[in-house]
Parts: sequence; structure tokens; C-alpha cells
Amino acid sequence: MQKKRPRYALVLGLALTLGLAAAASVGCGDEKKSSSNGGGTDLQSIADERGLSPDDMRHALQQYVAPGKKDDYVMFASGGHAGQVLAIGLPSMRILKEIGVFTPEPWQGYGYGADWGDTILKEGNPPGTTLTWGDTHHPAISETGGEYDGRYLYIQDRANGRVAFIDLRDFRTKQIVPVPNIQTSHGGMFVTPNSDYVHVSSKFPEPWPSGSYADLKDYKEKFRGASSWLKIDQATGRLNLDESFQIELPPYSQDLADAGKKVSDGWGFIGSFNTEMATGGNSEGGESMEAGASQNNFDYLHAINWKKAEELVKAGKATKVNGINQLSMATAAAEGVLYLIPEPKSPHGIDVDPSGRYLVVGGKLDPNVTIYDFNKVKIAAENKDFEGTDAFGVPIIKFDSVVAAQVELGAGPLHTQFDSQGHGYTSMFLESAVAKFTLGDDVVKTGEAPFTLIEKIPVNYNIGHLAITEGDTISPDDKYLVALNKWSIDRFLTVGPLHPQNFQLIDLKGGKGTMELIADMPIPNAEPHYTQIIKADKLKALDVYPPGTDVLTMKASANAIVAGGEKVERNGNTVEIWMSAQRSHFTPDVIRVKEGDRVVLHITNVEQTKDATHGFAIADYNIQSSLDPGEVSNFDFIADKPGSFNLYCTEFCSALHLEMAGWLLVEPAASAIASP
Ligand code: RUQ
Ligand code: CUA
Repeated sequence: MQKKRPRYALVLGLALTLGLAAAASVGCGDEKKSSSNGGGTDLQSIADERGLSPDDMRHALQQYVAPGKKDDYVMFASGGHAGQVLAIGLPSMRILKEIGVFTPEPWQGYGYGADWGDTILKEGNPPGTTLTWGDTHHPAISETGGEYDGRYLYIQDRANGRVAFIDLRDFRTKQIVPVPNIQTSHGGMFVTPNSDYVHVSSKFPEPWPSGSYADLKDYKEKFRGASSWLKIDQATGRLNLDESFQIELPPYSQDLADAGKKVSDGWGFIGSFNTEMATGGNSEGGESMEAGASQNNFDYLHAINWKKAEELVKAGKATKVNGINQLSMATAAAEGVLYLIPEPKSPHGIDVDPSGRYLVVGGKLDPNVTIYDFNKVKIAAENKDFEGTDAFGVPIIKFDSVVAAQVELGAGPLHTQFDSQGHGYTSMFLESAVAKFTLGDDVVKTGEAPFTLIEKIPVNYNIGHLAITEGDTISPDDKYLVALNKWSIDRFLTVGPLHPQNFQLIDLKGGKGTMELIADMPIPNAEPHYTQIIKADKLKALDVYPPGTDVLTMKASANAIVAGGEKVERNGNTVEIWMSAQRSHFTPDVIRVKEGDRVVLHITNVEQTKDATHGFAIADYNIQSSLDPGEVSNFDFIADKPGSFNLYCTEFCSALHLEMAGWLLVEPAASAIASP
């Protein structure tokens, strides 16, 4: 709710505090006087000329990060079906980096001949498939004690059931794991509070064992979902399948998920829909998926005791299937690992509050958020307070025994984030709004009534997720909320029928005041489904790599050289070159091979100056790499195309950047020379 009353005095006060006094004082003396024909330099003239209201001016000051100053937060946003991750500064909403993940990305030399990207992309291919894209949805920052620790970032591929690991020392992808027995995954991504595991669950069930064929008439018998717990190696951040495990789930559509924390630490929660087990077939005499999957009044929230599951796996109760330890549904149900809790009709988000006690489920087709009390879930599980089992023998906890409250918010509640004051903030997709409400009075610190809708703010438009600064931790910062809107419609200049997505920055006023929309940000990428926002000072990214670093392992490369150590060796048909890159030349800058030779090329950027990145590209060979200071890039290719090819540095590194070039001379095989 923005007030229309001019608040010029306040704005000026703020401006002065923020050091804009100089700009203001060059005005014509009377600060309130506006210049009628533009060109004025006092604040009011500028505002008048640009058509800014006092509120606009205040918002500009709230968001402004002056040249040379830095942002307070970094938001990691998924890049949707473009397959990357974006790093965005807050509050400025300036894009800092696009990180290639599932899709090759030439600027970073990811997937264009250098071994770093090629190795990761290749290892990330499921057996028998070459994938050149992914659909990034849910980023998850590593945590220590329930707080983001700024070390690692994980993100899943919605389309192909894979998980990628990004090292936040260099903001580069280091691993893609095709998760066995999972074909697609949606929102089932989270990191446990001490980064023991990354969780990912399947979206649509597939025939088990994975990769086999089954007809849809055998859906109930043959198709299965999975909850996967991928072990994080603490020292490297890499995922280790040998120490990971999976829990077989009924063939429902497991949807969003969240980790338990504090009182619910050791548990994970996954929402689901399509407990009807509809399979589509609208042109085969059946009904479409959407109708079939919306029949039941309740679907099931899955509550998983992962610490218990881990014990069972260690006790040998799992079977290895396609390279991962699997606990059967029967074992999980019998041993107190897996419980179902009814959740109203086609639910969407499931989000655990910072205290770990409240589990908030969005209604999608229901105007309420349903809030469960984990303390009650625990008691119900212990007392076997069940209403029966589902068709697969999994116990169903009684709804009334575990619900804390249902709060009516309006049309289409999806996802919820929390502040530290005991509020939940839910995205309202159908209503294009964010609704703020209170949780139980044990966590509400503002004196407001528990389980009550407090206020709503409109957003533009069709909000999906929302993210609060440090929002998935045990202590959110009540600073900003970002609305991730799926449509922008009329908010930006039209750039053709494919409109940008729209992020909107909302000031939370410390969780105590009225939410206020500060800024819009068009996203020129695919739909950024979810983001997490970390305090910038928690990130400890490198400025340069230590000399001779292999970025895949983050260790010293065996092929690193120092300036002067360049050499060329020929062994039969293999030519191996150790090259250096330094402003403004490659050494050697001419590579002589014969058609058909294997070329093994190691390039060390021997510089240690911040930002002294060189690129390396060879014409017509589809080779492009980024060599950041200290980095070693390795190439291994067959010189199968004869000719004289220019090679050059693709980064404007110095005054003589254009001279940083050379040649790959591929002498034609004898037969080719002989031809007229
Ligand atoms: S969920 S389409 Cu993250 Cu609302 Cu995805
Ligand atoms: Cu090195 Cu341009």
C-alpha cells in the first residue's frame, strides 16, 4: 500500500544522508522548484523530467548501489530450460554472472573443447544419451548448522533427473550426476542443514528398474517414484553415489520438497499430486492428465525420516539398483522411514519454517495454506495414529491429528518463505500477489494474532516462487523478498512475443511494516523457477586461481607450466604442446601438425593479475576456452581438417589483444597435396 502523499522532505533527507548533497546543492537554491524545460540538476527537476513520484525516488534510493560500491546479497537464480544459473546482486538486481551448468556456454569455455567442461558434460550424460541442455529449477546452497555457508551450490535438471554441483570458489560447475532411477525431477531439491545430503525426488514415476519399458496400463504395478539422498563430500562438495541412497516411493507425482530443520532435523518432506495415478490418454478414450489428476480431495505429503533411512542402509537393508542403494517401499513403511499425511487437493509448495516446527503447504486449487505441526507429526508417527495405509501399504497419518491451522489467503497459494518474526509469505499465482500471514504464537514476535492473514501486495504477474534474503535458513534476514513472476505482460518494452520474465524486489521492512515494491527486473533467460539469496560476505570466491590450477579438481595440474617452460613433443601421430598465455601472446604461437594427427594441447594462463583472463579459440575447429588467471586448459582433438587456421585470444585482455593470435597449421596428407 503506497501512500500518494508527497514525501519530498523525507526523500531529500535520505538523499542528503546518502551523500547526494553535492548533486542537490548544485540546484537553483530552491530545492522544490522544478525546472519546466528539463536540464535542471536539483532532485525535483530530475524527478519531474523523468516523471518520478516521491515514492519512486525513495525506491530508487533504496535500491541504488553507487558506482564502485557492492551489493549486500547474491541471489542464485535458476535459468530454467536455458540450463544455467544466474548470480544476481541485491538490492541492485544487477546480473553478476551466468554460470553454464547443463547447457554448453562458450564465454566460460564450457563445452567447447577444453577438458573441464567437456568432461563434466560427458559424465553428466545418462547411459546411451547425449544431452545438450537441461532445465534448471531449484538451486540449493550448502548449509552448516542450518545457515547458508557459501561453499557449494547444487541444482537439478527438471527434464532429465540430473543434479549438478557448482563450486562457489570459482562459480563454475564441477560435476553433473545422472541420478539413477529418476527420469525427471521437479522441486524435490534441498540440502540438509549440515550438508550431509542433497535431496532430489522424481517428478513423474517411471518403470522400475529405470530405463525399462512398461505400458501405462501397468502403471500402478510397475511405475515407481524415488526420494534420493546424494552424499556430499565435505572437502570437495562433490556428490558420491556410493554413499548415497534412495527410497522407493508410490507412483504419485512427487512435487516440491523441503528439509526439516531444528526440531524436524533428520526429516524431509515431499508434497505430491496425482495420487489418482492418472496417466492421460485423452485421445485413447481416457481423460487428460489434468482432469484425471484432480479427482481426489486429498493428496499426500510424504514425511521421510532420513536419519532412520541412513541407519537402515548402513545396516545392510538396502539393495543396489543401477549403482545406488535402494530401500524398498515395504522396508521404508515397516521401519518408520516413510509416512503419508493427507494434504488438500493438488497441493504445491511445502516449506518448513525457520523453527522447523511448521510445515506449510500451498493449496494451488485451494484458497488455504495448510499448516502442519511437526511436533504432532512426530507424536502421531510414534503412536501409530493412522487412518490406514495407501494402496502400497504406506501408513497415512490422520489429518486432524497433525494440522495446526489452515489460513485462507486467496486464489492459488503456491510457495512460502519466512522471516524471523514468525511470518510466512506465500506466492498467490492466480491472484498475482504475495500474502503475509502469521504462524503459531510460539514463533510470532510482533504481538499479532497467530495464523492470521496480515496483508497482501500485488505483483506483476503470475508469481511462482518467491525468495527471502537467507530465506531457507534457520535465521532469515528480513530485508528483501524477490517475487519470481512468470509473466511480465506490459511491464517492459516489447521485444516480440517472447516476453522477459519479471523479478520484483520487495522491501520487507524488517518483517514489521508494510511490504513495499521497490523495483522490477526483466530476466532475459528462460523461466527462473527458484532462487536462494545469500549474504554476500559469506561468499569467499577466488580472485585468481593459484598458479597452474586444474579447475576440474581445483588442484595443481600436472600439465601446468611457468613462463619459459613451453615445449612441443611429437610421438608418432600425437603432437603434445605445453603452451603459455600471457599478455599479449601465446607461446608457442604457431602449432604445426599433419592432417590426421592427434593434438594434445595444454595451455597455462601464467598470469596472476586479477581479471587478466585470456580466451583461446581456433577457427573452424569449434574450440573456445576461457583461461582465467592461473588456469590450465587441456584440449585433445584430431586435426582432421587440413588448412591454415587462425587461433586467437577471445578476451580483450590488453592493448595488444588483437595481436594475441597465432596459427594452427594442418598440413594436408600427401594424397591431398598430390591432387591437382
Ligand atoms: S515449482 S514449474 Cu519450483 Cu512452483 Cu516449478
Ligand atoms: Cu589475451 Cu586477448
